[in-house]
Amino acid sequence: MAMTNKLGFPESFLWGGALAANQCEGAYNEGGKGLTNIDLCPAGKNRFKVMFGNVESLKPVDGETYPSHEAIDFYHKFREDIALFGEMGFKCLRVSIAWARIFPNGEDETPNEEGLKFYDEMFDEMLKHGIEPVVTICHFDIPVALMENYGGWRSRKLVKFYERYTRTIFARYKNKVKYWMTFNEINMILHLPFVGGGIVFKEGENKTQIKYQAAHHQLVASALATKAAREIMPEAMIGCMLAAGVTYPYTCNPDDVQEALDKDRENYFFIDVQSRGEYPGYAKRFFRENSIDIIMEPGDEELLKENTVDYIAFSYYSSRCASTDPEILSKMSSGNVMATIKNPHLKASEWGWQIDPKGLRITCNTLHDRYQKPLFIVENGLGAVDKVEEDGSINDDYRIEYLREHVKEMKEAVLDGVELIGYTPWGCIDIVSASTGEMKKRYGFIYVDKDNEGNGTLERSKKKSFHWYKKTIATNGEEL
Ligand code: BGP
Repeated sequence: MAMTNKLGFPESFLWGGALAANQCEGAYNEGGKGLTNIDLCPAGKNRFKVMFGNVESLKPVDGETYPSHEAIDFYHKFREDIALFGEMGFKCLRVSIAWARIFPNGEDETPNEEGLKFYDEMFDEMLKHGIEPVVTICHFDIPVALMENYGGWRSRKLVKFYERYTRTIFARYKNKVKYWMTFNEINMILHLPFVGGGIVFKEGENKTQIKYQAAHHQLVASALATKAAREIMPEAMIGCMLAAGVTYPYTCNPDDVQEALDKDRENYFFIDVQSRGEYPGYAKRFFRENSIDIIMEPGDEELLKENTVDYIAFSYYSSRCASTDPEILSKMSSGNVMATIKNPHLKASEWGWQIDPKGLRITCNTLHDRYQKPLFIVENGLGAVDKVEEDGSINDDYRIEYLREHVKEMKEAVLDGVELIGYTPWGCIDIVSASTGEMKKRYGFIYVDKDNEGNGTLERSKKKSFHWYKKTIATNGEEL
């Protein structure tokens, strides 16, 4: 094979940005859309309670505000926003389809034409600007009707409904969308089962058993979607999607090293199944030793084996540390959902997410070594508070710094031999934060005038990072 002289990102590299329907679209009850789990996650102090599944009613509660209901109104403003992405030179845009726009109750007889038409128009708009759509099939939002009727992904029934949903959207968009991902951050079902699986626990239930059974249902559903995609659109690329981030042993004590490996394997488990096609030995051991009994149907194992993914997509925000020493374990950094021990070598964001560009290179290499498949970094970025100056400018040098250092390490990974398809920084326009529900935790290159209380004109304006990213894309990552 001829060696290429060109070092750095391939010419076809997909620079872009990433969004999720529930965090940007708003219009939560327009166009025939059904209610979803995320539409029940309020802003403010009760958010975490609900996200962890402590809910009394599957209806919005009076007196609470729900950030997903309006979000940044991308539903009505997507043309304006996509034009701005086009101006930055985006090669791709990662969005998600809201299941409840297509099947408002998740299992309706016929799909909702208004919902299908909405995404047709959105994809057409992207293609008009030379932007390749990259689509997450399920980014956390699960129709509430499926939670009411079946208890969310704890039920095997959802596999069939999801399969029908995927067959519907594949048939409809097969000429517009090539890159698909079956579930956003599939491992999140272990950490936030209400968000990742639409699961509400009853008193005294064995949560671990339920979570892993639900994970099995999603893994089977993901394999069925992959199978359907191969039938309906043989040229498509189907990916899994992992909330990644390497775990370092806090010390060189072998106990810490084993602990770090175990922690990472909690996450790799999902990708081992989706990419290698079978439950790994360490997972079987964990199930055995924790009396977890995964109920499989005949044919499940073959299905998983025969329908592995084409590429590995992942989000990367920070790294974590592991230890078995109780004293070290007391040094926790907040880190919201995935709390971790503070790493003395790293700084952290205002929300306690530890900033570790080199960890991205390590993560890329680890995933490449492990799966030998193309990788797609579909989320990365810095959530920060932005200040609008008197003249309207927003000088987000901290964001530029964060992204620059991560892109440098991506380049190192490419030099290491990692096959990288693309890079879509998270929240390329300011959107609702998933974990906090806030607007003030911003990631965008484009500012949206809206505050935590919901006030603002929703007007869009370019931040300093907009111009930086435009140049980064134009030079294919050579000028940072
Ligand atoms: C990931 C999710 C996104 C997103 C991001 C940033 O876990 O896939 O939906 O929001 O994290 O998190 P946050 O918005 O909480 O800062």
